[in-house]
Amino acid sequence: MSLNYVKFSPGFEAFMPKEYRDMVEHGPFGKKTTVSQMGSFKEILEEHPMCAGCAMTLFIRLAIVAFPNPEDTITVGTAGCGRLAISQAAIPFVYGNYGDQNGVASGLSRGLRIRFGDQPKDVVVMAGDGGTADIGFQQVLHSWFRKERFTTIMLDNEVYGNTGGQESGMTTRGAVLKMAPLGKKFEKMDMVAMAKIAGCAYVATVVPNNPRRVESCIKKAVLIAREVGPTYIQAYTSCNIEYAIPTDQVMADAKTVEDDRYKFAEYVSDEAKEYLTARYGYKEFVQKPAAAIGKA
Ligand SMILES: Cc1ncc(C[n+]2csc(CCOP(=O)(O)OP(=O)(O)O)c2C)c(N)n1
Ligand code: SF4
Repeated sequence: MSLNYVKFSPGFEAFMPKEYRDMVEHGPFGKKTTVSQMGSFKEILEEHPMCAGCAMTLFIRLAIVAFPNPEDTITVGTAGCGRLAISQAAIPFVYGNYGDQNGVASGLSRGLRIRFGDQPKDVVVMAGDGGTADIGFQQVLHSWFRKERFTTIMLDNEVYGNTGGQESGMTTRGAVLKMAPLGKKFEKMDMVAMAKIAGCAYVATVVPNNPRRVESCIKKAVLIAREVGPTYIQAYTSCNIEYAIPTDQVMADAKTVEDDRYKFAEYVSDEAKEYLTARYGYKEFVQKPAAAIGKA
């Protein structure tokens, strides 16, 4: 994982498949690409077997475009719909048993630090709500308590999508699903509050219909995890199949849910604010002088 792994071995260029050559020549490796440039470069994730209209796929696509150094990034996933797309991306993907993604990422992140020292190698976990808040809950929480420096992204479609519609801890109370026909009896888990209590340095909730916002959250989360501490993003990524959302209504649903109960919120610890400002030139956390605040 470095720029070298996407370069051609001398003499092999002419024999490589066109897709591969396009990736080397027009991909985002070693360049600064943004979501607003999508369509003008070859993306790391282009083809996938997810359902048509799946919001999770859009979110994963945006997240991968937003990685600050894709050539130095490893994704970690687990059973669930998301891994079907993430595993098609042209960056390394580690897949373990269902729910062990944060344990795997802990070891990977530590090992990469020993092997590569100060050279940043980013580890990003992307897993469903079942994998994160139910089956992997203990490993997720303990990785945060141990202050493991990697990013955890929950692809929250509020259901076990890949296995046909069981309720998860993140399903909202009362929701009726194919395999929860009487309606869920308990509240949606507050993983955002738990992430803060467990010591995450950055926590955000986001929906995929604002690409620039997704990009901003992902970049901050990955950069902060390099040196400050664990970071957590919870993304509403509806399952149009299990919630019977018509494909042309998926983005409208995301907007409605965002306005109603999934508002954008961002928590950045003071240490993380100072780090982003000093190390990466972020201006948004710089205190404005009192006079300037008065004029605004
Ligand atoms: C140890 C183990 N138990 C159960 C399964 C079956 N399984 C595969 S995906 C899945 C549910 C995935 O739900 P979620 O994590 O919410 O992801 P989604 O598919 O909704 O994106 C289950 C139970 C498995 N693969 N491994
Ligand atoms: S089952 Fe749901 S979450 Fe899974 S790919 Fe289809 S729409 Fe997406």
